[in-house]
Amino acid sequence: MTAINNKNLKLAMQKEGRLTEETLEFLRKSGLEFESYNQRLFSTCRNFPLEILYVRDDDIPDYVASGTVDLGILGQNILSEERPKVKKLLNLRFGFCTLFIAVPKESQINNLSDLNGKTIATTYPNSTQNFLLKNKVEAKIVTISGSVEITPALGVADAISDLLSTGSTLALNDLRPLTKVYDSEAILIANEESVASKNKMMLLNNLLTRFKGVLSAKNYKYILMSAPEEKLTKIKKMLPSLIFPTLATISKNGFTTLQTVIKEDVLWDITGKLKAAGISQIFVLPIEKIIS
Ligand code: PRT
Ligand code: ZN
Repeated sequence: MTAINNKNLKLAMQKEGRLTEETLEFLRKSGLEFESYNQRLFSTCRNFPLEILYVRDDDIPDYVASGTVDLGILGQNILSEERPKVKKLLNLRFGFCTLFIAVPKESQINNLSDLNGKTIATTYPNSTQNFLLKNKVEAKIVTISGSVEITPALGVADAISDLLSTGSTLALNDLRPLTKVYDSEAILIANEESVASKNKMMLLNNLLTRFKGVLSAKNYKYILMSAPEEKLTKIKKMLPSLIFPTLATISKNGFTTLQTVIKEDVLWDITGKLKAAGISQIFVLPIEKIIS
């Protein structure tokens, strides 16, 4: 194992948990090459001056705020809860979840004001308290470090405030969602001095270009289709290409090949119209990166 090189940029990510796999995948898609095995403490990238430190997600805000590392990848929920002095740089489009207040299915609590005077168990006391204050609700908050979902059954709380992704945990514990506190996803944060540092700026910008390239590509698809010539103008108008002009290449037997890059959700919106205009097959290809 090589020692950490202090001239390199440093990024902290979750060692083992819900964000680990997708963070590693995201970094690799950004073209970073590094080894990663279970007992690792840190990795050094082979092709970029970056060290990756593997830590508990709760420690990432402090490491970034104190400058131990320049960058961190963690859930927005932790940032909202702890409010460390760091700069948020990017939303990373994975690790989606929602902080919800939930109550037992048979509970008499049916709206926010019913929470007045009640007890809410949570691992997110600050986020929950801010939400209650904004909504002028006065409830008692009990901070729990884990398994919040069992507290109503134990008689410890009337409601819980917890993260939810599939909703299975709520269902398994006979709970129902009452109200959303906020949505969350994985984000990239930076140390405030690192972003302002001339020495680090070039490396940081290079890394950000890579990250943004992967994120743009995730939303866009490269599409190819064969269009009947008499419908060409109409079909081209249906293709709202935002970042790449629609290219029409040599026609054959009355058909012209069209290629373009469009947002995937737009593609699903216009598929029916394209079919109606005589397109029989649409080839949809993934894009690895869009560098701009
Ligand atoms: O060991 P370490 O401290 O690093 O990890 P951890 O156990 O504190 O965190 P971990 O791995 O559970 O979560 C890391 C991050 O993943 C969180 O900070 C969120 O940003 C994100 N995330 C996404 C989630 C969920 N989805 C999620 N569903 N974090 C937690 N949950 C839990 C939730 O608390 C509840 O217990 O999953 C349960 C509900 O899930 P569903 O699918 O049943 O609704
Ligand atoms: Zn944690």
